[in-house]
Amino acid sequence: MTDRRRLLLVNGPNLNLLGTREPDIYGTVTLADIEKLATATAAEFGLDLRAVQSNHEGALIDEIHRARLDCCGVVINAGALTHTSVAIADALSAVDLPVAEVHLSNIHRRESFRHHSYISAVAEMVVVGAGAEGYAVAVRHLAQGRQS
Ligand code: CA2
Repeated sequence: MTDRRRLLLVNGPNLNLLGTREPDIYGTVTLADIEKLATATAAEFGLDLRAVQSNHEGALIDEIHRARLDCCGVVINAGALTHTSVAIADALSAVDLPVAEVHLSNIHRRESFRHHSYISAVAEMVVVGAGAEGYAVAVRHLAQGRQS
């Protein structure tokens, strides 16, 4: 088991706009609220957390690659790239770290194009439809796996 003490939290396209529109689907929570919750949850386990968000696929891939050097797990909500990006799934697979996938909404109750996730095949666990709390669940899962 790695002795690294940092998780990477990745949020993808448009998630920087959380709290400003579509509260019926995504709630009123902001990205800053989510990052604060994830950071506090990681701290309960003595872990640091690096939070990144980008609207650009390549920038997300660069951050995932960087995690190879100093992180022990990745929590990711890739936004709409979840349903399209083989490249992000490949990056997660390449860094060989435990991955927890999060979606604020229950993607399986929404349009059919949201039902498939390329990330799920490389994730240890997936949380959907739990809102912001899903990020805390994902952080806890990775932190507890690190201890065992
Ligand atoms: O439910 C999730 O967390 C999603 O990953 C959110 C993505 C969506 O494309 C996925 O299918 C499910 C979209 C994030 C868009 O965020 C917005 C924030 C504020 C206003 C509009 C969109």
